[in-house]
Amino acid sequence: MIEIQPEEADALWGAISRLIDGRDLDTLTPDEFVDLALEANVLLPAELRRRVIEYRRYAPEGDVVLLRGLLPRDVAFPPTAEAPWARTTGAGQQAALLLTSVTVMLGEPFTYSSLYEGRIVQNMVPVQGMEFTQTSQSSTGILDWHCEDSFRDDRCDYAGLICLRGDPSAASMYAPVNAVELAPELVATLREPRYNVRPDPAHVLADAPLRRASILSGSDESPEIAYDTHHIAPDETDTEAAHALRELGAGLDKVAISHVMEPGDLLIFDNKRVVHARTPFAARFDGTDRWLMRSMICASALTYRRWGTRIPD
Ligand SMILES: O=C(O)CCC(=O)C(=O)O
Ligand SMILES: [Fe+2]
Repeated sequence: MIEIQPEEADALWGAISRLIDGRDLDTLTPDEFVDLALEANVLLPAELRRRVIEYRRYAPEGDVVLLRGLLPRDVAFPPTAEAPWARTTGAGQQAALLLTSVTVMLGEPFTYSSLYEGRIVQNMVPVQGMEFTQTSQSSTGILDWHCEDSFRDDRCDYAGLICLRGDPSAASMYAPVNAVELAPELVATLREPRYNVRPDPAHVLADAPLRRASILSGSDESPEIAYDTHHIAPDETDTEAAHALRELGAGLDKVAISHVMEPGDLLIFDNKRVVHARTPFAARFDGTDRWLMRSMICASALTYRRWGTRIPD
């Protein structure tokens, strides 16, 4: 955990506010927005910057890192955004820039054009009528174990979530794959490309690609994972692969770490090594609901250059 002091948070918020200087950040292109986040980055407390770089290099405390106390105590946010792609104003825009000023240290903030209208920072908010979907818009229903965008090879390396408004019932759940204990024959099965991966419904795609992939990859000491409870399945006849997948799900449950996000918390996780979920909560849809913002990061300069854009298709 990396904690900043209330005086530091106040000073940071003031400095970012002066940098914004009354501008409507929604008029910026995604590239201009990230350029401004780079300018804001140097305003962060030096120790926080050092620790985030240390996380990127060595992740000494594990593949999830929590930054606490980033927002001033008395900040007044507009009503909770009504959709992941909804535009916000004032302090809402400033929080998005603050989030990106941190995530920009890990690589290139990006998103996909098919996801939430291609917004570079997305609201993770409950949406009426979507209570039981397997997307961030759910609330009454659990958002089950998944990695962001497991259906893509070029899925984000990290995601950062900042909390503007919390909800005591909504716990963010994390399971580092290297902590999961599985019999070697199950691991061997999960390392074979015996699984079909579909996009999750947060994506709007004309013809949804079906990816054939393994669940686990990488070295034995440092395994990587692509997992999504509802969007990954083996062929119907492959009962061995189905069994391995069920055992993996049970293994994730066993090593789950739970954290209820509070305002000013910024949580970063390694999307190749950590699976995440969110517990159910009751939404009111009255502007006071839970509100997180998300920034996805491509840590590979090479991948980013290949895309040639911050919002690839
Ligand atoms: O709301 C959260 O805590 C996480 C949301 C999420 O994981 C997602 O939208 O993919
Ligand atoms: Fe997610």
